[in-house]
Amino acid sequence: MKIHMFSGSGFAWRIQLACELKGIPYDPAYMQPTPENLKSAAFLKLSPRGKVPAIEADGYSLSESLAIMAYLEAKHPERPLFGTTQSAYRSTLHVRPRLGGGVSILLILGRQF
Ligand SMILES: N[C@@H](CCC(=O)N[C@@H](CS)C(=O)NCC(=O)O)C(=O)O
Repeated sequence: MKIHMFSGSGFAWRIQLACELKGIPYDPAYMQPTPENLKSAAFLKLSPRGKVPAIEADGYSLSESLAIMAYLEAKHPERPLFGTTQSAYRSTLHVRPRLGGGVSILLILGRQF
């Protein structure tokens, strides 16, 4: 799985850390965060809003970190990202949008360990 990202992106960290947590191998494809790269026709095909992260996996591309995390969760249910009960799932999703991408993954990890 390829993760398109740039250094310092908290939203991309979500995906990297989710992969680390679940033991999913990934290939980080770093780019410079310039408009030329992010809004290029090639990148907009992967990420229609021209933002990172975007992934390529199973012959498809996907953007938006929460959508990517949901995809990873469905494909690799072991070591769940959102908790194991309905209330844990709900409170994880409730709290996460109020926090930055980097901080929010710590919340997830805090649930696991
Ligand atoms: N809602 C998106 C937000 C992604 C986002 O804002 N990414 C930033 C980097 S942290 C970005 O690509 N910014 C470049 C730009 O807006 O031109 C997600 O969760 O993936």
